[in-house]
Amino acid sequence: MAKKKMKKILVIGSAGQIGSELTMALRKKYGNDNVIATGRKTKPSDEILNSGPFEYIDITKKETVEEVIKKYDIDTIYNMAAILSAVGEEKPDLCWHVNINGLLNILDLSVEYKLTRVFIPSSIAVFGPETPKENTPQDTILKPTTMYGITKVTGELLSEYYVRKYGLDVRGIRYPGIISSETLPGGGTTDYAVEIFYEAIKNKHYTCFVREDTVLPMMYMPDCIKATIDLMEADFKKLKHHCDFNVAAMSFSAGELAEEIKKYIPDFTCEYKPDFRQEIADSWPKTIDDSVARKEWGWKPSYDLSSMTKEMIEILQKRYEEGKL
Ligand code: AKB
Repeated sequence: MAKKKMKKILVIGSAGQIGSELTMALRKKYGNDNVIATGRKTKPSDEILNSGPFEYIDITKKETVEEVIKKYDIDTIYNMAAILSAVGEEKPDLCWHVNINGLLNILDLSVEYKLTRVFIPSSIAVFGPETPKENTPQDTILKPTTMYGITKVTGELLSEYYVRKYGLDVRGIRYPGIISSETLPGGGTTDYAVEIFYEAIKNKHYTCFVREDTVLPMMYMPDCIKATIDLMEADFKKLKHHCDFNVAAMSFSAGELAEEIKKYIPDFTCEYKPDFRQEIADSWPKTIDDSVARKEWGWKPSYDLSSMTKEMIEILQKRYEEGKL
């Protein structure tokens, strides 16, 4: 009997906040040699380098991606490379180039090499000031005011076009702010919700760049990884949506997060000095309706504000005591 061919997975952006943990989760699930990690410039963690294949690629240079697809006979891509919202406002051209021209390269190569499945990351940044802020529906007004948001709406529409026109199986999630203890996020508006933990443990003080009453949707990394892999494993026939799923886990204000951290570090203090990222945060929803994701592929989060905070503090405190933070 012919041996079943193993899935070969390409993770683009393995040095990034989500990509680093996603690479390791996929290696655990599908085998180290079947998950090819990639980065553009930044070297990924030793854990990634030592546990399986790694290649340097740049999604804006199509030939660098094509080479790796051919070399490893790739059949699935997780494209986690992106310029996030805050950097996107400082460098709008770069944001469009990476998030859209890069994405087009991935979609075109996926059609050309007949890949079986592609994951694209979208974001709550697809919403804008005119979108309902509470319990934001799946299908609603998409008129973002940031370049990042504009690239995310365009990316959703482009990917959906490839599903319809070429029969390519593309799937994607509108990520909220992601909180994690392994790799720091870079260049996003929700970064304060991660930085606050590191500063609370190291310095017992944090200067937050959004107002105390700023409420945004957030998710802890284990739920983010679960959502990503669960969506990619869902039965395509059951999906009415493909590239734009709302997913929710928790929503809290910056002040509520600081209060939760104080339960573990009583002398922690937080001050608030809003900068240009406040306007971005104010244009995004406060809470998300994810009933479509729950219905179409069984999404259900495990962590809330209190269980996430407890685990973040435990992990980072231990690392601090070992002199590794
Ligand atoms: C950002 O803040 O830009 C990202 C996002 C919500 O997509 N974390």
